[in-house]
This record gives sequence, structure tokens and C-alpha cells, in this order.
Amino acid sequence: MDWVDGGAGRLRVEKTGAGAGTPVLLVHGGGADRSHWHALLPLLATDRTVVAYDQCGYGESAPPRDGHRALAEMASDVVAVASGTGLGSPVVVGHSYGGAVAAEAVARFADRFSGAVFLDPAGDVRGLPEEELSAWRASMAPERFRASSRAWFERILDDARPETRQHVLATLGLTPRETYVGSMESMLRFDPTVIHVKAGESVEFRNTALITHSVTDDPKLATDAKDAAAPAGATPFTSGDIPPGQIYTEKFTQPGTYTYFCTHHEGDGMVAQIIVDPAS
Ligand SMILES: [Cu+2]
Repeated sequence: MDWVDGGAGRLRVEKTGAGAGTPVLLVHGGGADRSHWHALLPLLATDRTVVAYDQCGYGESAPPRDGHRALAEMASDVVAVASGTGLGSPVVVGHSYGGAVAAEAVARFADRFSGAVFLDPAGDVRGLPEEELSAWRASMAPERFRASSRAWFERILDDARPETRQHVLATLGLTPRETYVGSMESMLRFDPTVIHVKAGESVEFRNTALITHSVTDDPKLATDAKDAAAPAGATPFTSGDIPPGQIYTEKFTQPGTYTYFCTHHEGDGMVAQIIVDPAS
């Protein structure tokens, strides 16, 4: 079976190896595809099942419908691939941008993985100075994208072997601009969807956007019942509108999992979780 249904279309998967070893699931980087793992596959697959796949919009996988996919959605694809290929609880391995996807996957779906390995993962790129950000966005304009992205990778590939260099530049050249830019933007705009706090701690919801948001876990305000949940005994919280630049603070005393959403953007997937652990 070579295809698995992801959230935004079919994902091309490649399954190899067999044995009792913990299965491994490989998540490639930005501008890449599953072929970047081909040299590793025979080494990993001697005593276990290994799955590599093309992330949404990369390689042979269907492009995301709107060209942009959040890390949370790419992370859901990781779980879809793991279950669609019958991997059970694999160790997920993420490279570069794929490291950010893998991190979000294990944060959101910890019980679906045996572990995680990060290979030169993308770091936290939020909060880049505005000038840097605008220069990067200008360099990603349609008429400049091919040359800019190639120049960036050529710097990284400075001391690479010729065949590696050729392979990486070839897959980069096949990556749709919308997919590449969407991946980078998803890291620039990343907002963790799961955070852990201790009982009695307060959480600040800071609206850094230019539009109004809100947060609530009140099931009465939710369109979809699964977007709102709180542990038994907790009173629902509702921020009301949080204008741009404003902060709403909520103290969490009751341990358990809170699922909350933005009343304006629930339909856009603006749903997240706070896990309140016992104080001691
Ligand atoms: Cu919102």
C-alpha cells in the first residue's frame, strides 16, 4: 500500500523492512521529499519496519488545498501515516523543518509514539526582527523564489558531496513555491497547541495578532463539541474579545486537560489544549 489519506489529501508512503525492532517513521525537511532518506533506509530497516512519506504538498503527495498548512495539521498527518501503515507506536525522526513537525506531533499525540529523534531540526524562528522578515518575504516573491531558495540551499550544501548536492537541489527545484513558503510561514507563525502548567499557575493569552481573538472552554459557545472540554468540577472560562495587543489571564486550579478555542476562529482550527498537572 503506497498511499495514506492525510487531512488535506493523499500522502505517498514508502514502507520497508520487517522485524521486532521499534518501528521508525521518517519526516523529511522543507524543500525535500522522502527520497532524502533513501541512503538510510537499508541501514535502519535490517530489523524493523521503516516508513518514509512525502509530506503534504511535497514529492508525490497532494498539495494542501490553500497552499498553507499549519504545523498542527502536518503533525496530524504524521499520526495518519503511522496508523495508515500499521506502524503502532513508532519512533518519529524529523529532519530540519520535519523536526518542527515531529515536535508538534509528539506534543499533541504523545501516546502515539515510542520516542522522537531530531536531526538538525528547525529551531524557534518566531520573533525575527521585522526587517529580516520583510526581506525574507520579498525574496520569496514568485519571480525571485527559485533563485532565492536555491541560493539558501547552496550555502548549506557548500561542503556536501556532489551527488548529495545534486539530489537536494533537484528536490528543492520540484517543490512548489506555495508548499515551501507555507512550511516556513507555519514555523514563523507557530503557536503551541498544547502546553503544560502546574495547578495554581496562571496562563497569559496574549493577542499578538492584528485582529481580535478570544479564548473559552465553554461547551455552550462551541460549534463542535470536541473543541471545548474541562475536567470535572472546573468552571468554564470565557475571555470575551481580546483586542490586538491585549492580554487575558486565567488561573488554572483544577488538574486535568482543558480544550479551548477562539469564538471567532473555531472553524479555522484555532483550538488548543492546556494540561494542568497536579501542583506536587
Ligand atoms: Cu481567533
